[in-house]
Amino acid sequence: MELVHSGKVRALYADGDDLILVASDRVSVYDVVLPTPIPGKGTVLTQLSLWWFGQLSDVIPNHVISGTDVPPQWAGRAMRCRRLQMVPVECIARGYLAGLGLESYNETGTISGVPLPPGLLEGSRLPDPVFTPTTKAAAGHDEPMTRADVAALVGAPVAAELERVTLEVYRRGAALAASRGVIIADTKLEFGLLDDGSLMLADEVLTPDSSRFWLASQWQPGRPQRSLDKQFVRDWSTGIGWDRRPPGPVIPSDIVAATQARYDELYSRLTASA
Ligand code: Q0Z
Repeated sequence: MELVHSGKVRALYADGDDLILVASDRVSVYDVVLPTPIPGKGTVLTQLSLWWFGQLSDVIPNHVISGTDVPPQWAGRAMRCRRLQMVPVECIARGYLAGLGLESYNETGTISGVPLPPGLLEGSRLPDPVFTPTTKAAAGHDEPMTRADVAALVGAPVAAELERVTLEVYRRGAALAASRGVIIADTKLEFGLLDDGSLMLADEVLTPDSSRFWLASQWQPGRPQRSLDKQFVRDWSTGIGWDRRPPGPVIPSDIVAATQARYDELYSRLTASA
């Protein structure tokens, strides 16, 4: 199959008119891919995305054709997708203060132009989720976009729909996760257009590579939160004095096992039937 794109931890192949999206077991920490894979990670992320696409299909249609009709060597870690005209905007929804949203709040008291109450802490829940779109930079870092920037790029009707659907996907996902003891602090969504101009949810959805997941029982505003995925790898890599420059360090087997267990716990918690 023809390789169309390869990212740090995933790859995209063309199969006739379809695309095959393959998630590897590689893990990236502080933007560096480490030399040791986390066995099972690609499968967990693919199965979690497929599950969410199904949960959210009444909010918006999605690009999935099949989670099983994929080349056998990628069974479980790949999905067959429709090829869409991708919307060149990273659609982010934030429900809690972390990352760039926290930086923006600390500097201006606002996020994406939305004024927030004073006194919020790192990790605080926002009164309402906020849409914070960014550019998709080919290299380097994504830049914040205003609503007017998004409208200029995709037109006002699609821009309004992107915001509405992004916030609805976040609300629905966060409510479901909350009922299972998991906080979704924020998430990054990607959309594409069909030939008829209709919008579809694409790429991966509500996975730990596209979202911040925190255990509700350990949530404590006022400090950095422990994320429910590669926190062990991050803490360990900082603890051994790695300077965050490539090449990243080889991960010892106990850290690999603890990280695998976190991914498995996240998957079984979220997808457990009520
Ligand atoms: C997704 C990406 C990478 C995995 C393009 N349904 C679609 N139609 C057209 N394009 C895409 C999709 Cl999902 C598309 N990406 C991001 C890059 C591995 C996903 F290298 N890029």
